[in-house]
Parts: sequence; C-alpha cells; structure tokens
Amino acid sequence: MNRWTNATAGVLALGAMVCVSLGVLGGGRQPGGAGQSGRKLVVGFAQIGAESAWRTANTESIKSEAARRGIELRFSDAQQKQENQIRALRTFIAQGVDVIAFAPVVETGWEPVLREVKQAGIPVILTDRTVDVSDDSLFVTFIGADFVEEGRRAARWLAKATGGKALIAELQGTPGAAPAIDRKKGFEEALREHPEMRIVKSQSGDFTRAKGKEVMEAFLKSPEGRQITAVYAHNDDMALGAIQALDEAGRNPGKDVLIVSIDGVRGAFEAMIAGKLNCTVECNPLIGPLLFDTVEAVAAGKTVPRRIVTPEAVFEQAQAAEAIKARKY
Ligand code: GZL
Repeated sequence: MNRWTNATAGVLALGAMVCVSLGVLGGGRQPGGAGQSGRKLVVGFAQIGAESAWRTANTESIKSEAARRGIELRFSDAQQKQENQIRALRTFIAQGVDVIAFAPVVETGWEPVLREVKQAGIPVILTDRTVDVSDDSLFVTFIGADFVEEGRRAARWLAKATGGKALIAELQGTPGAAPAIDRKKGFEEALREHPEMRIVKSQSGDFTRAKGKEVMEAFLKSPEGRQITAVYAHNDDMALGAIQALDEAGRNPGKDVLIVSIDGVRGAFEAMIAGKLNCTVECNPLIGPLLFDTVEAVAAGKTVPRRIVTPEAVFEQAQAAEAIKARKY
C-alpha cells in the first residue's frame, strides 16, 4: 500500500518549490504554457464536482491560472462520482493530452485506469487528494494539504476551548475520501491525550451543507442529542448546515455547542463573525499556480518532488473580522 504520509523526506525537499509557487498564489509568474516542442500545452483535469465552496474556489483557481498561462485546459466535473472521473481520464488518453491532473474523489479503485494512462505515456499529477496504489510510478506527484495535521489542529483547538471536556458530534466527509479518512485519523489521535473528550455521534455528511444539516438534525433527535457539547465537521459547508440545524433546535451554536471545522472558506468567516462558528482550520484550495508550475516542469521533462504540501493556518472567532478582509476565497 502506498498512501502518502506527510513525513516523507520529499516534503522537505519541496520547501523551495512550495514557497516560490505559493508566493505567487495570486499570479506573478510570466505566462508560459508551452511544452518541450514550444506548442501550446494541453492538460486534462478531472475535477471531483462542485459539492462545496472549497471546491468552487479550487476550480476557479485552476481554470483562471490555465487561462493566464495560455494552457489549453480540458476540464471535466464528475459530480462526485468515481466512474465519471475514470471516464474522463480515458477521454484524455484518447485526446492525447500532454499531462493529466485530477483530484481523486476516493482513494481506491484507480490502478486499472492509471495503468492505461501510464501505457499511453501521459504523466499524472494528483491534486487535493491522494490515491492508494501499490505502484507509485502511476503518478508523478501529489499536491495537497496534510489532512492528518488538519484533524490534529481541530482537536487541539477544541481541547483548549473546552478545557479538555467535550461530547462531540462528528460530521465526516465523503466515505473513502483521503480528507475524510485522514481528518478523522488526526482528530482521534490528538483526542487520545484528552480522556474527557469523546465522540458520541459520527456519520458522513458527504462534504455538503444540505447533508450536514440533515445528519445534525438526526443527531439532535438521538438519545445522545441533548449531551452534545461540540461539533467537529470535516469541512465548513457541513458545519454551516449543522449550525442551521442547531439554531432550529434552539441549541445556540457557537455558545452552548462549540463548532470547529476545516477549509477556511468565506462562509466560515462570516459565521465566526456572527458568533455561530468558533474555529476553522484552513485548507488552501488556491493551488492553480502551484499545479501549473508543476505541469510546466513535468512537460519540460524536469523532475518534480513526489509530495508538495500546501501551508495552512487556524482561524478563531476573535480574528475573523480582520482576517476576512484578506481572504481570497
Ligand atoms: C480538501 C478537499 C475537501 C474539502 C471539502 O482538500 O478535498 O473536499 O475540505 C471539499 O470542502 O468538498
């Protein structure tokens, strides 16, 4: 099994590249976009869907950066279905694109199609989420956040905010998705240091606001419902749905029930300013510049590091009103 742990030595080797590329997250590189032959690069990108504000910002960053660099982007939206992503990868093979990039909706089930891509001689860049494959030659690099650390940060914040005492309702991301697996893993790892913090309800809200609300409503109707003193949501969209459910149940979100989530989207800052959300752990979606730096390097035959970690922060209510002014998503 070859799931990425972020302790890989490659991470350190990527510092320079990450700093340079992330330093120009809003742009700054001269338009390039040419392959070794000097002709316009053609890149196939298979996006997961449009399930959250994070995903929308991620798509915008990718599309705008490709356009800025004069790269021809073949973009597909899989509506969160793996079979649609696999179909898109096969289309990109048939079209003979120069590079394929995609955000795998779940970790498993990719070996057959990635072997077809390898057979076609097309390099693959993973963005946002990783895959669990036995042959690491099936992709060149994985550009994305350290989801385990994001989970640890959420738990550490909640422990500090509650004095180490909380009965937690957890809204998990998409079943089988790397961020859902690793955000849960990191949160539970940090919770082991706080025996009076327990997860009393846990279920997937599939990273969507609607499902997050629906699951939180069911939690509140359960026997453990009255005991819940905190919510941990794997993304802000589900947290915003949970806040609606808590409000409708008269449970005073942000005060009687503390809420910590992950992404750092604008809606989370607005909820913190309104006193309804308590903390959001940033997961930066604006990886367009970093992605196309990597695409151009790969297309030019250069070697790129195996793992590129995007740097992130943690934001609390007290910082929200000031921090929102500088937010790019
Ligand atoms: C994280 C990304 C997750 C976000 C969600 O990198 O894969 O998917 O946290 C999004 O908002 O739906």
